[in-house]
Amino acid sequence: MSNAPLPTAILPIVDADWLANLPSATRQTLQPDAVARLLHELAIPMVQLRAKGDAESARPFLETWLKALRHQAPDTRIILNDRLAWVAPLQADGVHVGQGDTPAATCRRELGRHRIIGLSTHTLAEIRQAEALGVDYIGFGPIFPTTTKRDTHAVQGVDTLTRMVEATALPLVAIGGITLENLAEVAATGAQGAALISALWQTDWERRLRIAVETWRR
Ligand code: 3NM
Repeated sequence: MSNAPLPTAILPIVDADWLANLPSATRQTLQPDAVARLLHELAIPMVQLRAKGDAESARPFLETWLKALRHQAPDTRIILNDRLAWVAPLQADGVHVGQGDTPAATCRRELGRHRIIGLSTHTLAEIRQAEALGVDYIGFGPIFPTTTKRDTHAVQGVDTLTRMVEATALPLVAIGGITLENLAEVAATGAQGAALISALWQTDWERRLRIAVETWRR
């Protein structure tokens, strides 16, 4: 599966903490089946499920979203943030790890060649390590200021993003503070993808997803 090249696209991240902190009226519109149907309609190739909290609440969250996505968006690949141990039992397509999470080499050993491994990077040295580790794609960020993740590195900016895209052959997914307004600027760097949390999951999430996809394709 990981042998198929990843198409260039936006990468929606369904984040349990972000959803939990939405006003309940908004959260109720974010039904997994409805979201998954729109991801399918928009031909979103890959989505990440992120549940950083305790295992007892993370597991049902991930199971619910996986089930909806498998039924409604069968062509969308599903990556779990961290949670290496659940990738095979939940039949996810891969795992995304940060520098402090399970080492990418361990992920590859456990998951084999046919599942996708993504690794967060923040410097050229980390990108070079990622290349040596044989991951399938890298995250790079934060490109802009973000409040969604608290312990982020310094803001990288679009010029640094452009240099990193040019410096590596690995598919690079930009992340951090990406909005509908700055998305075109990110696309223009030649990045393989752009990951979004807060810019998508708001009351008008359907409109936001459509605009993000259109902006990226333009
Ligand atoms: N990782 P938003 S920034 C999960 O820089 C995450 O590695 C980052 O959320 C990194 O799209 C980030 O709302 C948060 O800014 C992205």
